[in-house]
This record gives sequence, C-alpha cells and structure tokens, in this order.
Amino acid sequence: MLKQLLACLSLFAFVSLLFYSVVLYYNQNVYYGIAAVHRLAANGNQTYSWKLLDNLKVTEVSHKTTRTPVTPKKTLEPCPESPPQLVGPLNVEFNTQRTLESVKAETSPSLQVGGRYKPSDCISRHKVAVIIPFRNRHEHLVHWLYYLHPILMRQQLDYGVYVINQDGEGIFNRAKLMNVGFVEAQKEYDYDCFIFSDVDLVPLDDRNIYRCYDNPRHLAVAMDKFNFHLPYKTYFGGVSSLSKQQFSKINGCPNSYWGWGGEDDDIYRRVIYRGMSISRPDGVTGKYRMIRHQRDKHNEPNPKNPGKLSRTRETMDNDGLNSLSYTVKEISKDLLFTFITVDIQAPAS
Ligand code: UD2
Ligand code: MN
Repeated sequence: MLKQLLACLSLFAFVSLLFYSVVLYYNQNVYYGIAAVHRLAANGNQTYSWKLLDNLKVTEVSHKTTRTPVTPKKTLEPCPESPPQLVGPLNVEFNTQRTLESVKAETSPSLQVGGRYKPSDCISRHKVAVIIPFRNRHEHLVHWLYYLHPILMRQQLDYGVYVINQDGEGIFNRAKLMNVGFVEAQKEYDYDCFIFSDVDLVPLDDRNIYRCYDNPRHLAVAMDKFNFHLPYKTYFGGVSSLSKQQFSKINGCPNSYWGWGGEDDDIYRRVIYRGMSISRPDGVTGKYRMIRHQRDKHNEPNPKNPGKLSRTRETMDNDGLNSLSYTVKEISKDLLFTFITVDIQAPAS
C-alpha cells in the first residue's frame, strides 16, 4: 500500500515538473513575441522591421543568441538659432571644370536622392524648398550645386532642390516656373519656406541664410555684376525667399510675363500691395557672384512687360497661383536635385 502511495506521489511530482517546464518554455516565447512587437512599433522602416522580426524568430529556435537590449532612441533637440558651422566669406570661382559626377563625389554621403537633406544631430527650424527656374543651363547648374549644397548643409536646413525645367522652345517664363516649383515641391514634402534662385547666382557668404523671415526677403543684394550694390532700391531679382503663407498671400508670381524682364518688379509690387515689406541682409553678407552669360535664345527682353507693372494692383488677384495651368512631362531624381520638366503652354518665339 505504502509502495503504491510512493509510486503515485513520484508520478505526480514528475508530471508537475513536466508541466512547469512546458509553462516556462511558452512564457519565454511570449516574452520574445512582445519584444518583437515593441521593436516593430519603434522602428518606422517596415523592411528593416521585418528583418528584425526574422532575427527574433531565429533566436527563438536556437536559444543561442543573447538578446541585445533595446537602446532608447536619442530624442533630437531643435538646431541652434544661429548655425555654429558657418564660416562667413567664401571663395567662389567658375573657371574650374566641374561635372555632376565630381560634385556628387564630394557632397553625396549626407544627401538623399532628389537633392534632399536634413541635419542628423538636431531638428532643423526650416523646411526649405529651393526652386530654380531653368532651361538649358546645365553648366551653371553644376557650379550652383557644387557651392550651394555644402552651404545649405552648414546652415542646418531641412531642404530639397527643385530644378523646374521649361519644356520646348517657346518663350521662357521665369515667374511661371517659380509658381510651378511652389506647387510641385509641396506635393513631395511639407515645406514651409521657398527660396527662388537664378541658376547662375552663388552667394559669397554663408551667413546669408536660405530661410524665411517675418517678411519676404531679397537675398541677392550685392551682386558683382552690379558692382556689389543694389541696382535700384526696389530691386527684387536674383534670389528671394517667401514663406508658404507670404507666397500665397500675394497669389504667387504673375504667369503672364513671357521673356526677359519685369516679373521681379511685379513680385515686389505684390508684396508691397499686400501690406508686407522686404527684408534684406546687409551689403557684406548679401554679396553674390553671377556666372557671366549671354542672353539666352527665346528669352529676349519683352517690351510689353514693363507696361504691365502699372496694373499689378488690379491684375495680381487673377494672375498667379489661382490661374496657374501647366502639365508635368517628367520628374526625374538625381542625387543632387529633383528635375521637373513642365509644359507651361509657352507661346512660340
Ligand atoms: C535678371 C535677374 C533675374 C530676372 C531676370 C529677368 C539678376 C542676377 N537676375 O537676370 O532674377 O529678374 O533678370 O527676367 O539680375 N533661365 C534659364 N534658361 C534660359 C533663360 C533663363 O535657365 O534660357 C533662368 C536661369 O535660372 C537664369 C534666370 O532664368 O539665371 C534669369 O535669366 P537670366 O540669367 O538670363 O537673366 P539676368 O541675368 O539678366
Ligand atoms: Mn543671369
């Protein structure tokens, strides 16, 4: 009888041991499962997450790999008000032969495709789309990219470069291309600031920050071609910055200035008529060099343009963003820039 009781007890003990081992084994699996879900949630990139999950599965089966603790992501602070890496005056020259490939080799490690960048160690205060109206100026674009990418990076901007390329041989229209850039860039990212720059202008001082201010800003205030002075007080050509709100408030640029001249003065008037003023850097910080060039084909001075300026106050409400019409022909992404070719319904020249 006692023998039977002892046998019963040891059977019970054995079964309990077996039961607890099974429970322990499953608990471990549940734990790994939860860890996997946490990692998945913490990681925005899905492909990477799936890899992590695979690794964890391997861990479960082999029980050999030790789990590495999940290090909490360092939360980034906003970048400082004044970027600490600025160097001030810059040497700029356009005699050197440069190619897209050589520029890429120098700037690429920190760039994302499409000419996108943001600082890795802080959160930029400015989401900036740089818009370049363009046609057939590839050589100038290479110089521009060579100089501007490092400058914009030192300025700690969250930026993208958009080259708006006018399709066809019709009359050029700088201002309409600027409108297109404003609309197209916003389809890609939540930009709050827009820099409009000629392709042939490079700043001579990196303290001239490519960001937006309380008022629309004229950045190219002292160009070599104007002997480092403003050609006239209300001049607004070359490079300017407007926030999304400021640009919308003036209904963007006029679409109706075909050919060379006048559009920059129209934009200036829009700003004033909407109760804003122009902000500018000082004459040292605002120095620029322009690549010397001939007047392009199909961009001859248009004698009709200056006369339109007297009517800007009336025309600006119906000529601008709200009347913009164009067709995107192609968007191609280089590492250094996004190239958007557009048909802007240009009259034949
Ligand atoms: C002046 C102004 C410019 C604008 C223009 C009148 C300066 C430095 N700039 O430029 O802001 O007001 O007068 O329209 O004074 N472009 C092409 N391909 C072309 C034609 C023009 O890419 O075939 C683009 C390019 O970005 C160029 C810009 O349009 O930099 C202005 O044209 P420009 O350089 O021929 O005129 P410019 O230097 O007199
Ligand atoms: Mn020019």
